[in-house]
Amino acid sequence: MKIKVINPNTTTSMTATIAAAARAVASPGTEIIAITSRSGAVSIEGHYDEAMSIVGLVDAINEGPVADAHVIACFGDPGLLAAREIAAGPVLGIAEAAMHAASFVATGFSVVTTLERTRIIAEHLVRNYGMEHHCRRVRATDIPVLELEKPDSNCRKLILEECERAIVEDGSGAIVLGCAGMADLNAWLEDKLGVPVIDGVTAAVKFAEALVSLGLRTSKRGDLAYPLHKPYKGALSAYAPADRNPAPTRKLG
Ligand code: 2AL
Repeated sequence: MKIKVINPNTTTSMTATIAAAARAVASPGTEIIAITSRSGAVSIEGHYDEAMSIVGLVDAINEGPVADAHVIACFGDPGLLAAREIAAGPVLGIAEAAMHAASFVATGFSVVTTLERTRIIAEHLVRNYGMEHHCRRVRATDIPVLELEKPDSNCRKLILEECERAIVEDGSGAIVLGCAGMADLNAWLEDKLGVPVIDGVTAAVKFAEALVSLGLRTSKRGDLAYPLHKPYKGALSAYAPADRNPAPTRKLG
């Protein structure tokens, strides 16, 4: 099967980290197609960056080889439901995937993310995903996303210390890494901490494989049906949805 793993920020070195993590866990029959968004912010660290990333995400889904499933490799899961509307197969966000994985292996987890403002966004996600019973706390490290790309930064130390505080102070049994740029850290952290450390890129790839193997596709009934056909104006006129929804063949109920 083919899984497109899309980095919705425009930093290719981060895509390389994400692709390596994805390929390390992919099954032998799985091809990982790693894509860097061609428009938008170099790092996604707020609501505006997220909103602006969605056009590049849509391009990455629509262009190039058709994939059986898509992974949105940014912890804010930007454009997740819009992506589910336009894709036929499953679409997984790394935050949603990581939180679900953590809930399977611990009764409580903490998220360790980058900036304070993205900590607040991750708290919104916890509530949106109904994870309040599982997530004990979301913690920021005050690391800007692109610092994670610098080999000589002290990011590893800061993240390790925050994870240690999460285990001791929150009583958490697992850690969720709150940025795709941390996809190369989970094995190292797990070794130091002795608890499960979940990177959403790898969790999402394995969930995507499982869903495709089960023959599950995104429901096209209700709000995840293909977008309604209508004109779009201005700079987004090329994004006007085509007429893709089949006419109903049988009325239910
Ligand atoms: C992210 C991420 O995963 N990639 C990015 O550019 N921003 N999210 C985050 N919470 O830092």
